[in-house]
Amino acid sequence: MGLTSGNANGTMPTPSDYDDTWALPLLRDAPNVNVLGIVVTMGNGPLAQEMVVARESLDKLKMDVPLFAGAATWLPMVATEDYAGVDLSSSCVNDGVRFMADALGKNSDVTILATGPMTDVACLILAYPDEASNIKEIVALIGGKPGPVIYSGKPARDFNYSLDPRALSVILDESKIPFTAVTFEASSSAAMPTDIVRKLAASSDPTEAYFGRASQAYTDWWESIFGPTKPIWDAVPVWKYLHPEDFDCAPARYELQLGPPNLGSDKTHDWFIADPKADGRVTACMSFVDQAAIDRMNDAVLSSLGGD
Ligand SMILES: [Ca+2]
Repeated sequence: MGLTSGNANGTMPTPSDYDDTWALPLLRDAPNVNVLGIVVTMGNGPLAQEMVVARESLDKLKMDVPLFAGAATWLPMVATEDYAGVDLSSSCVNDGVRFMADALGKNSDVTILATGPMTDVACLILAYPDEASNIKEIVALIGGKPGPVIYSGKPARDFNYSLDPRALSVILDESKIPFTAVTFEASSSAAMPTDIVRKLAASSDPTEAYFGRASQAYTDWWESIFGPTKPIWDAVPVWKYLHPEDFDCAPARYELQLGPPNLGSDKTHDWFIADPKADGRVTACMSFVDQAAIDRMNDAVLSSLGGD
């Protein structure tokens, strides 16, 4: 958040979305939640710059949570080997993946809230399969119903999938970890008016003013493409974790169209289809139960941004 350029891991000149950081104080304010750590993955921006703004945001929120650098780039499209045929998959490991493996070795009942590209979660599975098998559940912002990804009548994309398609395949096809997809349909239904950002920027509360100012560049870009409403996408899987009763979820099957990272949604896709015959290991949450549930979440996001 707060990056005025460098979207899509630095491959676009446009600003970076701020939704990850707006979701953080929901966790800070939730009772009975112990945040073991935060791993930053490339995506909204390049990793090094994302780390700077993640540190700033945690300080503004007075969140004393361990912060780790995760993946600086996506996984290769296929597993890579050296000249002798030795599998180099585990060379994806970084500080964030080591932290997750260590935490899973010391704790049970660990849920991973995956609100970016799935790169580091996939790397954990590739490099530390025993520790990864200890994950209670992965709750991810990813996937959608079959068909094109559209927001406000304009083509959009499943950002978290498109930035690393193979990573989701590793999680779904190469592990048995319980997986919940909070889909585009659910997350895009929870839009807020974009003028809230200007109101926050003008607030006398310094924390609100920080979040408003830091979110303005992306808001201006978003409004020019999609108009005057925008979802705080990453708050939705966090809210699903905190308030499962607010969502309609069902056992699902999935269909992945793999391909190179960072293509439009007409080239790769990750579809989730509710299926009563599915074994229940994969769940899709494709809507909130009602508008009141959406309002509760958005109200909680805004009140959690208030500081002093
Ligand atoms: Ca995100």
